[in-house]
Amino acid sequence: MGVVIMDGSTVRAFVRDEEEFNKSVDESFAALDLNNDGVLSRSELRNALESLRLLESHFGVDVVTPPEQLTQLYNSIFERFDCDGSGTVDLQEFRSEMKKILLAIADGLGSCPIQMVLEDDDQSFLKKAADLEAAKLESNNPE
Ligand SMILES: [Ca+2]
Repeated sequence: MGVVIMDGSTVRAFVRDEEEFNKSVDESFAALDLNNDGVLSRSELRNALESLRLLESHFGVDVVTPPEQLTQLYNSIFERFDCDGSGTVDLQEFRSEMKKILLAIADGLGSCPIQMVLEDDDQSFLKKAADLEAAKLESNNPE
């Protein structure tokens, strides 16, 4: 477990690093595509959102959302991802939506750094953004 400090620029740098970003997004897409058919179904995306706990907690504070409201929320998120209305989310749709979400988080953070406590095995995008920044700082100051 470690504490990282990040602000909007940490997240933006991660999104701009296309190679690193696509690699991370592709990895999560593959992990979410439970039946390996190359697209995410409504329930696969819902599993993903539930595992991210984005909706159930705000900055570590648990909030209780009524189930019917959650379903509505998950449906509207699915429809945002599914740009062409095909009923499934493909890799391109997933990449472009994750990019928008992370940039929105970056805007939300702005230049006001927050402290985040991350588990070592945390595979979240924010953890990857922090790791990437740390790796770059290290290669700039090699000691
Ligand atoms: Ca699938």
